[in-house]
Amino acid sequence: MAVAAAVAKVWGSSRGLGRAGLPLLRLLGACGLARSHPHRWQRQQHFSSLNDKPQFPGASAEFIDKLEFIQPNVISGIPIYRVMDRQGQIINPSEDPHLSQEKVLKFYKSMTLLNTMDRILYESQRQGRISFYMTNYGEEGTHVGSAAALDDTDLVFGQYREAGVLMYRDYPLELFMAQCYSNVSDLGKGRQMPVHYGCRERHFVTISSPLATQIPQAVGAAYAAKRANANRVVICYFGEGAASEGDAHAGFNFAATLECPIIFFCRNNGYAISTPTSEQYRGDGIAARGPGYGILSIRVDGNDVFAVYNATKEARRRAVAENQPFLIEAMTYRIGHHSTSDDSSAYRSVDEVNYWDKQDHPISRLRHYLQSRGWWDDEQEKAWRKQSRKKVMEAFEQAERKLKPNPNLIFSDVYQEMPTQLRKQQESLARHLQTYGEHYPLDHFEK
Ligand SMILES: Cc1ncc(C[n+]2csc(CCOP(=O)(O)OP(=O)(O)O)c2C)c(N)n1
Ligand SMILES: [Mg+2]
Repeated sequence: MAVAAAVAKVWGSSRGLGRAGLPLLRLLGACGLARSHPHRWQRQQHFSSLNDKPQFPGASAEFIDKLEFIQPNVISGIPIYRVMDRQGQIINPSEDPHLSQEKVLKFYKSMTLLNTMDRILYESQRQGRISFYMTNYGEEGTHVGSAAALDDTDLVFGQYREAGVLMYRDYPLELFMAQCYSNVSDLGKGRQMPVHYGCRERHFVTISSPLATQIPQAVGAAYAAKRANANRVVICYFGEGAASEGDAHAGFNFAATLECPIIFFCRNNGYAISTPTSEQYRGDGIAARGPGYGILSIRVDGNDVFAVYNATKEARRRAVAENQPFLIEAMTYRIGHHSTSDDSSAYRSVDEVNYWDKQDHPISRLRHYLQSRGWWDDEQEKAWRKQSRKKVMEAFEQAERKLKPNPNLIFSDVYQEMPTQLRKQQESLARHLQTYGEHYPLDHFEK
């Protein structure tokens, strides 16, 4: 299959590391994994004093007699897999995923609805109606292309800028709004900052703010899925900035050594708040790290929803069939400010942002594709814009009218039995509100 061939061009252990990674995996297997993988014991090395080959358990390599450092760019210029050009034309017909009109329209509607929701919620924050917001502008293709390639029950661990994954899973606008407004309908009972969505029904693990903590957690979940023979993959999203955290290393290495069915999906959007990628790393991005861990890796054009779809679909198929991790680095661009607490004009030019907004945008690329097929026209665009805005506004107005959850709920759901310290704080809050309640807008909260 053509897609398979493209993804087979990945930079994995067998190509990047040569045979060097295998004995390391064997060693780690012998140190603790051997019980679950008894066959590894059988791959014993053959020792012979007559043999001048290296016998070190940590590497499988040849001796050399010339002093030579390995160049850091031994893996550099990793190519970017794409299916569509910037005008929405399929470049190589054998890579066309041949998706139905209905499916591609779902891509387009999810991406544009996300865009509309972002606009309304961003404005809400500017008007002081919600405390905080993060937009997804420019990265819609990475969310929708990957979400569409998964099964609905595959478990998602997100960072915070992947609302499109939930949108593709038909998470209702009312619940997005309820979370951002921390109202009584919020599944998290108002205990998280806006955009920290979570939904058990949609297999989307609640977002947590500390960067990269989701990475080792996701690997644990994937290991559990493997042990349960669940036929399920875990996908773990993170930004290229989060990939600099120690937790990313721990997660990658555990996933490789424990052979877990996980897709590490890195959104490389050029920035970690104000720090550009040029100041974040010296290697070739995040995909170049995969071979170091023995992980099959690929770099894709994240603004090409079909490229993201193909790569994720193939990674999913193989992760489940072969019990091994995959790393996808989706190159994209964060068009919005980092969050409502940021003003990106302080560290990047308007020209730079305009380029991505006007000339290389995932939504306009998909629209070109749809129009060239006769699946979408200006009339439909106009009607959909109106309809989607109406949907978002209705959900927004409904969310604003609802009460906030009872403040007492901040103490529940963490411990099965509330510890004394927490109970004391709860009592203290009750006393405080009894005495000074008139200074708080308690009528906005559920009793
Ligand atoms: C452990 C930790 N350190 C710092 C922060 C502050 N912080 C929040 S987002 C962010 C940048 C992350 O950039 P990236 O992973 O590239 O994601 P992006 O925002 O670009 O989507 C930082 C430094 C944090 N939340 N957690
Ligand atoms: Mg980033």
